[in-house]
Formats: sequence, C-alpha cells, structure tokens
Amino acid sequence: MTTAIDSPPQTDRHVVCTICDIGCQLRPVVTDGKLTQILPHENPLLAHNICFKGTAAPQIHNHPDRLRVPLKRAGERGDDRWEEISYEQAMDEIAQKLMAIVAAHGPEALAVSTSGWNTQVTHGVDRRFMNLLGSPNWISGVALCAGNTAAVNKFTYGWMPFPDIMNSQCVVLIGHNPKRHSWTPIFNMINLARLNGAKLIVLDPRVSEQAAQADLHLSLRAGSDAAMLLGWLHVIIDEELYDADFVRDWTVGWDDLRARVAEYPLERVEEITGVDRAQIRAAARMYATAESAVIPWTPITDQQISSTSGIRLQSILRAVTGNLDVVGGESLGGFNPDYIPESRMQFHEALSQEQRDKQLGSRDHPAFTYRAQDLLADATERVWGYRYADLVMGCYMANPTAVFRAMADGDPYPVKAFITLGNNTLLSYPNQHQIHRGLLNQELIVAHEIFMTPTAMLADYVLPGDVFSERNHIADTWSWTTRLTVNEQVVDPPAESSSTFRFWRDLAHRFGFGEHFPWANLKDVLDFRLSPSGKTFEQFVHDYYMHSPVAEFRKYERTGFATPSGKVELASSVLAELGFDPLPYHREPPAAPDDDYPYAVFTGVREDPFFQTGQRNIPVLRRRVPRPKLFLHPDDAAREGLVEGDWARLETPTGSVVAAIGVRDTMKAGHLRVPHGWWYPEMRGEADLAGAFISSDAVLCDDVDEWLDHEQGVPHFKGFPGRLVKLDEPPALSELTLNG
Ligand SMILES: Nc1nc2c(c(=O)[nH]1)N[C@H]1C(S)=C(S)[C@@H](COP(=O)(O)OP(=O)(O)OC[C@H]3O[C@@H](n4cnc5c(=O)[nH]c(N)nc54)[C@H](O)[C@@H]3O)O[C@H]1N2
Ligand SMILES: Nc1nc2c(c(=O)[nH]1)N[C@H]1C(S)=C(S)[C@@H](COP(=O)(O)OP(=O)(O)OC[C@H]3O[C@@H](n4cnc5c(=O)[nH]c(N)nc54)[C@H](O)[C@@H]3O)O[C@H]1N2
Ligand code: SF4
Ligand SMILES: [Mo]
Repeated sequence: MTTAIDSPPQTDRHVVCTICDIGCQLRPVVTDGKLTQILPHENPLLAHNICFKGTAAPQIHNHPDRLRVPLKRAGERGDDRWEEISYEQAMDEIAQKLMAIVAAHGPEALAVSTSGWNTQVTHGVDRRFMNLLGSPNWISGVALCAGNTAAVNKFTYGWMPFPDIMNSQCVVLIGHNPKRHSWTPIFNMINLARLNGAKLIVLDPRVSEQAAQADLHLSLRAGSDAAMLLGWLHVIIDEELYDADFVRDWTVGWDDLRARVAEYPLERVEEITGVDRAQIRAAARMYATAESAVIPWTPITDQQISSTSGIRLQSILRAVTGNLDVVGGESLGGFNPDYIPESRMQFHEALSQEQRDKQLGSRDHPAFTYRAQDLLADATERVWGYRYADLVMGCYMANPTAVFRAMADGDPYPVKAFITLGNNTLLSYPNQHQIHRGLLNQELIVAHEIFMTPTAMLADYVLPGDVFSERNHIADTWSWTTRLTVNEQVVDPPAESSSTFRFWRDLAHRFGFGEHFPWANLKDVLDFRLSPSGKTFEQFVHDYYMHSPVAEFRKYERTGFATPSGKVELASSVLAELGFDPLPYHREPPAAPDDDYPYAVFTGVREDPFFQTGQRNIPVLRRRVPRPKLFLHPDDAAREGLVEGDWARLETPTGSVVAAIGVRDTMKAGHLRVPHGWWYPEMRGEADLAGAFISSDAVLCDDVDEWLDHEQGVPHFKGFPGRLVKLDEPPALSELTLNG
C-alpha cells in the first residue's frame, strides 16, 4: 500500500486516473477548491490499484506550467513564442483556416492524431466531425498499441478479447511486463492468479521482473515472437493438445493451418528464436494442457515486422485450446447494452465511399483501415448489433506513416492541416525526422495539451486541456470490456482550460454541423450515452461507481462469431480478400545485426515514473529517473569499454540518440534496450524544441516499406540493428539530467 495514513481524509467522490492508460479508480481529496491528495479505493479488490504516478496527480494537475489560456504562434513555427488570445478568437481563426484548407485541397487534407488514453472524453466526436467533414485521416498511438491488436483480432473471431487473468490457471506474457508501478491492476491480477496456483510463462529476451518469477522463461531473440508461436502450434497439433470439438465445430481453415505449421518444425523455430526446442515444447504443453489459460494483450507484437501474424497466432492459440469466452480464459464481452458505444457516436456511415477510398495507407497496408474493417460490417451487425465495432479506438484508422509522408511530401495528396490532442506526436511514432518535416510543411497545426510539449511548440494554436479531476466521464475501456467506471468532476479547470469534447463541439458548430452536436457539455453527452440504462449521469453516479452486466460465456453458441463465416477463421477470409497470406508466418527484417551495426535494438521501455513522453517536468517523479538510460549485458559493456553511468551515442542508419549506460546481467547479450519518450522540459528555451531530438527513440527507427509489417504497416521496434559509440565527455544537458 502506498498511502500510509492514520485517519484517512473522507471523500465520497470517485475519479479514474488517466495518467496512464489502465484507468485505476481512485478517491480524490479536495481542499479549498484544489485537488490535494489521491487515495486508493476502499474496495479490497481495487485497493492496491494505485502507483506513484497516480499519487502525484495533485502535483501534475496543479503544476505551475499547466497551460491555462489559448496561445497563438507569434514567431516562426517552432520558435516557442506566443500571444495569449481568447478561446472564442482561437476557435474562430482555427475554423476559418481549416475551411480555407478544405476548400483548396479537399477534406482529406485534414489529419488528426490523438491519444484518447488520457483525454478520454472525446466520445467519438472527433470521428463524428471528421466523418461529417469527409476526412478519413485519423491516427493515434493506438496504431502501435492495442488498437491495432483489436483490429487484427477481429479477423479471427470478430472481437478483441479481455483476459480473465484472476481465474486463470496459466498466464502467458509475450514480453509484456506489468510491475508495481507499471500497469498496476494487471500486475495485481497476475499476482492473484499465481496465488491461486496459476502457472506463468514469459517470453522475453531479457530477465524482466515478470520473467524472474515465471515458471518458464523463454529468452527469445527480439522480434521472433511469430516464429515462437508457430513452434507452439507445431507442438500442440503434433501432440493433439488442442480442443478437437471446438476446432471441428467452430473453426474454418484447420487443414490449411496444419499445413502452414508443418513448415515450422522445432529445429527451424529453435534456429529463428534462439530458444532450445525442449523449452519451446515444455511451454507449449504447459499452455495447452492448463485447465484454463490466457495470453493477455501485449504491445510487443503490436510493434514488429511480423505484427499481424504475431497477433493472429495469439488469437489462434486462444481458440484452438478452447479458451475463448470461458471462465479463466478470454472473454468476448460485446458492447455494454446500457451505454451507447463510441462506435455509434462516431457516425462512420456519414463518410462516403469516395472519401473512405482516400484513407492514407489503405491501399498498401489496409488491416486497420476502413478497407479491411468494412469487410466485417455485415458480420459485426449480425452478432453485435452495430455495423461498426471500433474496439480500443483502433479499427478505422489511417496508417500513421502514410499520413506523415503525405504531410511531408504531398504524396499521394497534400495534408495541410493537423490537429493533435493529448498526443506528443513528434516523439510518438517511428521516423521522427519525417514527422518533423511533415509538421513544418503544415498550413495549420492545433495542439490540445496540458503542457507545452515539443509537438505543441510546432503548433499555430495551443489550446489548454483539462485533466481527470476537472471533468465528468465514464470510462468504458474503449469497448474492450463491458465495465463502466465513474469519474466525477471534483474541481474546476484552471482559467480557459477545457475538454477535447468542447473543442470538437465548438468546431462542429462553426462548420454548420450543429444538429449532429446537440450536447452542450459532457454531462449532456453522458446522459445521452447512458440513455439505454434509463439513468442520467447523476443517477448513475449516485447508484454505482463501477458497473458491469452479468457476464455471459460462450455467447457464440447463440450468435456465431462476428466473422464472414460465423466461425473462428484460422485462415482469414478478410486477409485473403485483401490479397494477403490468410495464414500466419514469420518474416525476417531486411537487415540483421552485422559488423557495422552489431546490436539488436529494442525500444519502447517504460520507466515507472513516467507515462510515455510525459511527466519529465514533475520533480517528484523525475527524481526517480532523472536521465534516459540504455541497457546492455556486462559482456557487451566490457567489449565497448563502458561502465554504469557512462554516456554513449546509439546510432542506427536512421538516426542517433544519447543516453546514460546501464549494465545489467538480466539483459540478453547482443541486445540493446532503449527507453521511449525522452525530451527535456527543463531545456525549453535552450535547446531546439526542448531537446526533442537528443534522446527520443523515435529518431532511431525507420518506416520505409520494407521495414513495415505488410498487412498493417506498423514499424519494427523490436530488434533493428544499431551500434554504440562511447562519449568521452557527458553531453551538454542540464545538471538535473546529468547528476540527478
Ligand atoms: N510506468 C509506466 N507504465 C506503463 C506505461 C508507461 O509509460 N509507464 N505505458 C503503458 C503502455 S501504453 C504500455 S503499451 C505498456 C507497455 O509495457 P510492457 O508491455 O511491459 O512493455 P515494455 O516495458 O516496453 O517491454 C516489456 C518487455 O518486452 C521485452 N521485449 C522487448 N522486445 C521483445 C520482443 O521482441 N519479444 C518479446 N517477447 N519481448 C520483448 C522487454 O525486454 C521488456 O522486458 O506499459 C504500460 N504501463
Ligand atoms: N517511438 C515510439 N512511439 C510510440 C511508442 C514507443 O515506444 N516508441 N509507444 C506507443 C505506445 S505503446 C503508445 S500507448 C502510444 C502513446 O501515445 P500517447 O498516449 O499519445 O502518449 P504521448 O505521445 O506521450 O502523449 C500524451 C500527451 O498527452 C498530454 N496529456 C495528458 N493528459 C491530458 C489531458 O487530460 N488532456 C490533454 N489535452 N492532454 C493530456 C500529455 O501532456 C502528453 O504530452 O505511443 C506509441 N508510440
Ligand atoms: S497504474 Fe498508476 S498511473 Fe496508471 S491509472 Fe493506475 S494510478 Fe494512474
Ligand atoms: Mo501502449
């Protein structure tokens, strides 16, 4: 327990923390109109769901650098010089400029990038506005995290499952490494499952915290997950460890799958993954023979060159081992009948086929674009009652790389207006230099932010956002689960700060779309979305702090699966129709480590005190990790002449970063582990864009086509070649960064 207090302050209100994306429900303490403390929930099932980022919410929400008034660019783009203007003036000017761009280049010249994790309150109205306007070019961090998994899961069984970890007898973590201060609720669930006797299998190149306590740890080569899972299927088929009844009654493509899997005998899988075949066999047996088993979602296979196959293989394993929609397995929840889903709010039916066809990236890498997902519309309607199932926001996206190319080079058409909300775009996708070029080439950039980030510094208008203590919300895990969790506004937003909902509503009214935006504020939206329950937001908050319908298992026996065949598609008809291999496969990246670039680099490491690119400006958190560190094995460090605390430059053919060195015997030899999201808020005014190019992992990774996953076009963050150059002098950074 993090909060040790003798007599807890009383609070009867509820908030959902959005500092990271797992959404713990917490108790706010308000003193004199300010959020002064955050406490854990008293429900014993929720009481451990809090981390030190959550308890730092008062320091974040009351931070002196919070953006409070709309800003208009005063110097050159990126100069970070501003004029304060009124909200109404900002909205009028934004609307006028956007109208002119649409008139000149068409509605597709607007692209939007948003997180949705932290702004939470978009309610699909961003898509509603874009669909009414005619732009299909919406992108998000969810293209690299869970949203793309959702889109690919739908190919196999028509939904994105959520694992019933606590009731499961076996938990498989594919890299994913929840910790006490990283995705705390999932960490707690895994611990509970283990107390109940569950086995833990971890696939991770290094000995992660989860790997250290696993029953089986498979230290595979980075980026070889699809091959590993093909090996598991090989064992499961060979030894007949699958659920034969389920396979017979509920799947299509079994014979094709068997033939494909036969191409991956364990000798081959051992060679690709570097893991001993006896261990591969042991893990496959442990998973397939467990009474119940889960493979919780992992970002690791979202960010690889074989991403689509890696995700599909997890879906296939869940299905053929009989773990779909059973207790201790993977629930296919469906929409909560009491709440109008975001998919309905988005109004995709308003977007014409002509505009859908222009969605950037959909020709070459269609998996999470309309082109692929529309092939599931009839099945989705049949099973789930709506033609659109935008699970985890990730099912109708443009391809980020294609959007940044269009922004930078006007190819295949110009994108000239860019709106970014709760997303530090410059650092949050691959190929940062291309993103930068794209941003410099815009006629209009609007950033909706709570702090001045490097991305916001490049904007024409910066609008101040609210935070979770300042707005009403119901968290619905983006339709991933059926659970509804209450967040109440407990303080007023500072000065002119307001929600992303208000931004879209006020823009829509200026564009004449007012009839489709009848809600005055978030309470109205929540009343509308709760209307199927017969309750208003106020009544709902009075009656519940968390609410889920009673779970129904094996729903597919009643409805079939939401795929074109109504079955689990082991061979995907959607992928086949799009001209891709309908079966999963392993693909090697175009370049392996060699004499010039001897290491396999994997990026994206999460540090406990920060969420993604955020919080480096919060002293209580920054003190815990003052500088970026990249990690390597002692043998590699010795060869490079590096010791703990040295500084080095990591170079790839695409870019380079500097970071301090951490030597760890838990690292896998030949691999480098690089953190995500570093910039230096304290260097604002001293370094270009507050040091956004010094240590950001986004500069390292290329996104030319041969480095992208075929079907989705996502980049390969897990195992690209790099080399180290020791720095004789520490880099020119601040005292804080260098010495903590
Ligand atoms: N404190 C904190 N917590 C967070 C976040 C945060 O920013 N801060 N972010 C949240 C978000 S959005 C996400 S997506 C999650 C991500 O969190 P995790 O899923 O835990 O991801 P990472 O910490 O990047 O890496 C997890 C493990 O993957 C291993 N790994 C690297 N490459 C490979 C590979 O190719 N294959 C396999 N099998 N393993 C590999 C690494 O060695 C590492 O131990 O964390 C969430 N939790
Ligand atoms: N290069 C690279 N790119 C990545 C990853 C990686 O490892 N490397 N990881 C990927 C993953 S797993 C994920 S989940 C995504 C994450 O992508 P995002 O969730 O978009 O995370 P950030 O880009 O850090 O953007 C969060 C921004 O939102 C602001 N913010 C926080 N709360 C609020 C709010 O309430 N209102 C408003 N308006 N703004 C707010 C913060 O100040 C911060 O600047 O990135 C993906 N992109
Ligand atoms: S794990 Fe921490 S940061 Fe994430 S939602 Fe929970 S308290 Fe907030
Ligand atoms: Mo993520």
